[in-house]
Amino acid sequence: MPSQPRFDAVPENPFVVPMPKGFLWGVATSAHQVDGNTTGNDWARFERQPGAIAGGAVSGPAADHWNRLAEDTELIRRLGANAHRLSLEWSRLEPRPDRWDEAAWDHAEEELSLLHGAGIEPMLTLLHFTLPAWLAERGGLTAAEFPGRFETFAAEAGRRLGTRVRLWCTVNEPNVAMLYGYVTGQWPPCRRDPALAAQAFTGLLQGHALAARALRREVPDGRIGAAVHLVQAEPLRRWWLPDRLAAAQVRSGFNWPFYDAVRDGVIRLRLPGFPRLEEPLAELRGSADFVGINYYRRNLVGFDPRAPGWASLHQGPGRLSDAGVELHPEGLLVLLRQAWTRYQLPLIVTENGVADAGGHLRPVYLRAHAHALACAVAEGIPVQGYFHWTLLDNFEWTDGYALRFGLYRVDFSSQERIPTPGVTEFRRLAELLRKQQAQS
Ligand code: IFM
Repeated sequence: MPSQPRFDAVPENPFVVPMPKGFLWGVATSAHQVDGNTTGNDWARFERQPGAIAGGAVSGPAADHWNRLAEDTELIRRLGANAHRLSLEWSRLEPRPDRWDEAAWDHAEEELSLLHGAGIEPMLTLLHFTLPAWLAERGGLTAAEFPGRFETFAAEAGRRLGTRVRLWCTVNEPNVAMLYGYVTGQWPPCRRDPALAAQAFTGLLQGHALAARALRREVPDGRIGAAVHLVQAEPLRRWWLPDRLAAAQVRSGFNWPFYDAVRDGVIRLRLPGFPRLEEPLAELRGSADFVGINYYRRNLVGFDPRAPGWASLHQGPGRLSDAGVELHPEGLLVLLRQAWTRYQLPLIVTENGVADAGGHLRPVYLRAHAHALACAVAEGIPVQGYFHWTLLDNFEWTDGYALRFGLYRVDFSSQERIPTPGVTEFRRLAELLRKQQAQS
């Protein structure tokens, strides 16, 4: 049985057991963060407000991926990746209510056929934080029309792109969208209102359920999931009951509510200071074929009645990323175990990455997290894929361009892509996987 993954003891070949057949080894991106000139969404408007984004940045041309599809697909191919998670930018495809932009759909088809041509399987996310500005103005996630609008968008995407896409991710990090958009108010629509937060959470789950139903109809062989952001929450002081309760609350209030609702067919929320939700929604049952896990961090959680959910987050003693986040690969294994026990659904790590401008932490980070995947597989947990965040340096939301998560560094004045040491390691791991799969 392999040991626990640790930064100070990562085997050169982290795939210490055979990984499942067809294991996905890819990179993830999102449209607003890389495409450039996605001006019709809520974020583009928000970014223009003074002080909204670090350094006064706006997404602007971002990594100009929109105009560099062939070049960037070639970068993915050279990584040895067999999969790529990307997102659709809703505001481009439906710039006005009920009006589809044919050229934007053609562009999505072009990107997908380039990926297929390079032997790379796409996973397509329908909603990665940004909303069309027209929908945001009408209430966004909390609008009564949101779930139905999202269903229509999903159906259109399935109908047009379903022959090219088997893997679908309805929403990205619904728990983060709710927290930052409606609890802390750092992200659009910048509200700090528990009642609205609960409404947004409900809207996201209803939207997911209806989108999944539409995709099932349009893409009968599709596999559907959502990507939730999971934090490995541990008590700051193990000996102090309030900290233990606060950590348990982060797990139950942040990590699990989305997929618990999918499992139970009931939208539930039980958080101090928030309205209690208990709403049956039959369509949620069976609306996911896999659990998408975005893993970045462990947090030590202290009881703090002034903090949202009465929990304040602290870093552990390990190495920190440029974002001040502790690197803790053990946490991925812990969360894979918990998600499998809870849902008994196949798991896909839909994001995992590190802000590392120097690029020297990334190789060991990759290896250690790959080892966590193999340790989980050794325990019989069906982990079916891993997507590294991210291909290229990008627009990192309110951090603007200050944090660099890319395997390829981007010089944002020339748009040159410069490989970091992570590229060599990602490719080496891809090759190890390829050989392993060829032997099995
Ligand atoms: O850049 C984000 C991504 O959009 C969602 N998950 C976390 C990433 C890194 O912060």
